[in-house]
Amino acid sequence: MLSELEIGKFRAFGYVVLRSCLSPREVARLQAAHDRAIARAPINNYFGGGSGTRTLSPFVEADDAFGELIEHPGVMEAMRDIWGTECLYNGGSDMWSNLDDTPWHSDGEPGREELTLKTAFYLDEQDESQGALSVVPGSHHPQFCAAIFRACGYWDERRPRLRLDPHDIPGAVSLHTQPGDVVLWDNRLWHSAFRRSDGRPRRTMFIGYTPDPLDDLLEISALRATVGAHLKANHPLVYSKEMMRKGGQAREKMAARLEALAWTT
Ligand SMILES: O=C(O)CCC(=O)C(=O)O
Repeated sequence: MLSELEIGKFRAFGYVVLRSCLSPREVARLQAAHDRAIARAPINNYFGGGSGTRTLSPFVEADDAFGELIEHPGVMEAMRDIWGTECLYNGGSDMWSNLDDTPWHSDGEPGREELTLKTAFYLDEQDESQGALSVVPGSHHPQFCAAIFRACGYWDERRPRLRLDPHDIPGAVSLHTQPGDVVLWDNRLWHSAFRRSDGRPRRTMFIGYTPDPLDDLLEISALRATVGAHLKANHPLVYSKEMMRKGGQAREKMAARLEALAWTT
């Protein structure tokens, strides 16, 4: 359970590190599954190309170990502590073997009001010189997020970026994590992650959530738009039939709630 202070920090600063949220056994299973799945994943030139970065998106269907992350009890509990309501998997999931620098960016249009959350699972220890996630605390607040972009930003093919020295961003903090820690953050935060100095790939996995919009019609519309943006012709369902067959009660409940919201007018 998160403390009152951790919940307050999340609301003020936009992130929390759930230390040792996964057991060593869960980590070992995920590392093996990641190695198997990423070997078959395509090269992704998202950051410029040539480095050999690979991505699989969505990835949660590729192995039962990944599917189980969606409703991991430790993650679900932390989100419930923060929002006082259940959070729903919104269909966004991506897995990387990343050999590139991930430049400073905020996910989506800077200044957007809609809230989405991301969980990050890092399969190796990461610190400032070895690929750690960096964030500008508090930059998830829409006005702060937009102010940073207005003052120091530019569009790179509609992706928001910063013109500043990436290693000297005012107020940035680097999040030192061990395998088993989970970083939960508000996607609107300005964040970056640089390649490891030891030359190894950053083995990473990200899953997207939205707090249950309850009966707020505007938030229901926003959730539908988020889910819709993650579906593709070759991936038409948030949960495949196979995932539903294998999932337990928690998955059943989240999927049923998402389906009910799809039909709310
Ligand atoms: O690779 C990382 O740690 C950061 C990932 C990221 O920037 C994102 O998911 O938007």
